[in-house]
Amino acid sequence: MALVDIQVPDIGDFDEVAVIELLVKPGDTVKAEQSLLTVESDKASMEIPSSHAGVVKELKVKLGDKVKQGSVIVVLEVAASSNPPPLGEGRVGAATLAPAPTAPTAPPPQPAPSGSGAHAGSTVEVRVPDIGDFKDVAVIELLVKPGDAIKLEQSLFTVESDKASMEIPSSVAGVLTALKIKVGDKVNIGDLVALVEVASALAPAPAPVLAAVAAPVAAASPAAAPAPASASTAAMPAAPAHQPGAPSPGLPHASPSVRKFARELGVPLAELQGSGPKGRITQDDVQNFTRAVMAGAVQTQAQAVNAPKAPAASGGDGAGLGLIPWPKVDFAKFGPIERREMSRIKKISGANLLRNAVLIPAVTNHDDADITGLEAFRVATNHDNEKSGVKVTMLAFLIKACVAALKKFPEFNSSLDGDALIYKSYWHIGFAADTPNGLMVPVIKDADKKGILQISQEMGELAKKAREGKLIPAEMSGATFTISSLGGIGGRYFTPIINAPEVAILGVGKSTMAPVWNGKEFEPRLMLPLSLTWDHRVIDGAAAARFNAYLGHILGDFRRVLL
Ligand code: CAO
Repeated sequence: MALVDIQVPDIGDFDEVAVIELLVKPGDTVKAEQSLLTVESDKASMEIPSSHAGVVKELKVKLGDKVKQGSVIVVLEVAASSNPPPLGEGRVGAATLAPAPTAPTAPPPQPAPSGSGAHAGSTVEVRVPDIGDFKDVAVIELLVKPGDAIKLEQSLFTVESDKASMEIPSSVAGVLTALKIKVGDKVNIGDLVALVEVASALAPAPAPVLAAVAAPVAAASPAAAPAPASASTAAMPAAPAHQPGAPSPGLPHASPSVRKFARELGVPLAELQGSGPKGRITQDDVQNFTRAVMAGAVQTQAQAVNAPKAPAASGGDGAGLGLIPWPKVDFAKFGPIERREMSRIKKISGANLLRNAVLIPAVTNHDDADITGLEAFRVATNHDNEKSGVKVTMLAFLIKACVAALKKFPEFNSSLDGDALIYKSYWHIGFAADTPNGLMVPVIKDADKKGILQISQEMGELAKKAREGKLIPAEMSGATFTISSLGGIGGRYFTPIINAPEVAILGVGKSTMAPVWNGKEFEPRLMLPLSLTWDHRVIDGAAAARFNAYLGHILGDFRRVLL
């Protein structure tokens, strides 16, 4: 047995970095290359691996300490046979004994991108810079979209390996004209990722910044790291808007290994409140969340992590679900089978739908709205607007009608926060879109300020992006109420699941002609089936019935929206 000082290896261009997470404790047995702690600079976080296998005898650092290359972080007791022999004494420095697996030397300065030095107005190709030893790293989040004005060094997208994540910055300033990657793509050094129309006469080479940001061990700014629930591929959950380059308190802050752990458990990181420094989400937080969900004790992560035992309107410490295990069946015994992995979106939305279905005491009210007049108006509007290329569907009218109803019944536009309600003075309406990869919920922002034609146009654009997998988090975030319309497909009533933290959702079926009694006789009227699901902790049955009746009233004569 020998004692080995494990030191911080070469971590590229970083000088002093803060220890933000300890991943081992004295007495732990660690494998060579196992991560010991996480350090963080303002742009990146990275896990520092052990160069030896052994048992942790002593931790030489604590949270908040600053370390740099050569700092001793852990004293490890190693078996002499399984590790390189000690140099002289029984205790050696280990920084150079084995290269840290995730820490190759800092990359050379990034070569100027093709076209850097181009004149204003010309298009420059932005490529993946030297990202060290990483190969085939997955794109997990797009941070910009075509049309965006990009600053030099602004983060364009996030990539992630199993040990680290990093934001890839733009090597030029200008306007992004095309993104050549999508979430889920695997990229390597030199791959074309974007086209940027340069803004300045000469686009400077970004070498120093790239060296720092793309230091091979570095993870992206954790504040920008997406959570399963809020990544650009997230479905039902609303993702917080991303401010590239600027840490935002609203975004999940976690190391790559914690994010991986959360992904494996299907935990939506965006809903956790980290207990670590600067709100960083730790492995314990993820475990606590899972336990709280299993016990039926959470509605929001804040309650699960910080006060899991304090009953609140939005949570309460349930007695546990006490469910029997999921049936395990060897289907092959009964006939031929094929196993196919579910899409990432399905996995993410599944976890969120399950939570929302289990934790929200939801009730659905079914109703019909007479849209005979409105449908005639819609058809006439489309006829008048034939040349504009914008098609108006019933959904656009429903969005506008719902805004009017939400204004009249503000608790439908609220969210639970512990024992309080947050009333929002903005009306952002999400709409469920069916895509080849699964359900997505783009959001029409400020629907109260937009007309039917503008809403129709935006809906068309967002639905197209959803189907092409091009939605960015900001386009799926911030909804205050959601509409799920199956009217274009068929069927009448259903029970949509509330998209937490919203408190209600409207399901819309296919309209049909039906005989309606007008007091004297049956009249053929076009009736639209509505299914309103609401959270009974926030909304009472009478309010829900009034909401539906008011909605029907408006759809019956849309001029009432103006009143
Ligand atoms: N009743 C009768 N017809 C309707 C209707 C309704 N309620 N709603 C739409 N239609 C008609 C439209 O007028 C259109 O008719 P034409 O082709 O003759 O013009 C046709 O159905 C198709 O409409 P659409 O689906 O293209 O447009 P939309 O605005 O109604 O919906 C979108 C857009 C993106 C919401 C839709 O395409 C979609 O993805 N729907 C599925 C949503 C979903 O999966 N919900 C379930 C979530 S829970 O798993």
